[in-house]
Amino acid sequence: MIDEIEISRAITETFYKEFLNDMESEVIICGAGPSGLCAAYYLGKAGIKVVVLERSLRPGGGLPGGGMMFNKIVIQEESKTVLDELGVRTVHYKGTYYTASSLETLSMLLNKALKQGVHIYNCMFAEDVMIMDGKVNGVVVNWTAVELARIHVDPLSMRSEFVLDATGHDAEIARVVSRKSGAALLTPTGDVIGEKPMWADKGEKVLIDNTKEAFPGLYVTGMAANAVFGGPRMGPIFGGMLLSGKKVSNLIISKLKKT
Ligand code: 48H
Repeated sequence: MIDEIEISRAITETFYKEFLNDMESEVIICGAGPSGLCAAYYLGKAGIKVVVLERSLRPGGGLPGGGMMFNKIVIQEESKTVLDELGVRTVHYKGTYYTASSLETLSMLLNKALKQGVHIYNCMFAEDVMIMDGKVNGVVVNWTAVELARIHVDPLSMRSEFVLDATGHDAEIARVVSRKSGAALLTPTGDVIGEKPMWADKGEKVLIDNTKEAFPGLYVTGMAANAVFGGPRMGPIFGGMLLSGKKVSNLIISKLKKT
């Protein structure tokens, strides 16, 4: 016989066991768009304890929408290796351009990250950070439903060695650090410089360089990296997002090995 209360207990107990254990991790990734999920996959593959917070009900950020809701993405030769590793089918278009299904890319990113042991909390967002002795060492979290309802509910906190801002164009985590830390970001101006207008070639190139530590304990990836360090947007070419996620995972892995 199926018992409603057993079902409710199973969900509650399983969720809270995991959540309690995830209150402390090595890396918290804010945002489950392509760059955040790609970083999560590579960090998980390296055996690192990773928690992903995603404000939306469904992970993926701008990925499933492709370009203007045409659900295809374009990637370049260099980033095809990431899709090959994930098992995403690509179709050669012309020259160095390949296309892929944005939905297949999302489903494989999610599948591979989860299978590496990454825990993703959807409907939960980082509203603030914890900074101690000049270093970001965690985030302050709340339910998206609380934000949507505009009700006053105090948040909880989650600690980690490193926080990764993968929140896309808004670079929410870096902005909150800049606003509240009283210290300068590791950018030329000391502040969030802001995203520049569309220039796909330059945007993709500078993104890799912009993928780095933006404040002690805080790394940036994807569109957040170009927003923080002042790179152009690049439209629906997603190769840079994947390479940025891969690069930041390597930076964090080598930093964790040193600590
Ligand atoms: C938890 C949060 C919070 C928060 C936001 O926008 P994304 O897809 O980010 P990227 O950088 O991985 O990919 C960018 C790409 O999708 C894109 O927009 C491109 C290439 N644009 C180019 C152009 O020219 O327009 O995903 C960010 C995710 C979203 O799912 C948000 O819901 C989530 O982060 N998020 N999650 N806590 N505070 N803020």
